[in-house]
Amino acid sequence: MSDLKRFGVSIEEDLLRKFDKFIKEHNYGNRSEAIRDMVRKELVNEEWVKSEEKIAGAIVMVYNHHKRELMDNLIDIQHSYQESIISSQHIHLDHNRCLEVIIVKGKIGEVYQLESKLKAVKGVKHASLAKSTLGKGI
Ligand code: NI
Repeated sequence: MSDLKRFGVSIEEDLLRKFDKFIKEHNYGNRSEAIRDMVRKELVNEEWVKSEEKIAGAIVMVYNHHKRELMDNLIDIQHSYQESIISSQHIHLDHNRCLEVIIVKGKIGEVYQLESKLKAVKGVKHASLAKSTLGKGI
């Protein structure tokens, strides 16, 4: 391992409390260990985003369809990524909430971009990409 360096971090009390709870639940020995792991994870993600490789997978999301302009935004985003989207299914969970599953196939970077754009739409409570493979190399 290369030399360890120290640096200071400023963080809101509330966020730190949540972080400490997370550390405990995930059995990290201390905050530094958890932060190092998170940084590595983000760096790996960054590599994926730049990759030209193709994947297949599904984006699952839950949103409140009453939120203003939400449906328009989601549809606009999906139209700009129609080359990566194979199909989608919409399920009405209850009066307010919807579950949508978007089946994707395409360049990893594009699929990630699609996921992060959908996630950022106001009213989207959760969006997560389940990564699979086209299966050619396995
Ligand atoms: Ni619905």
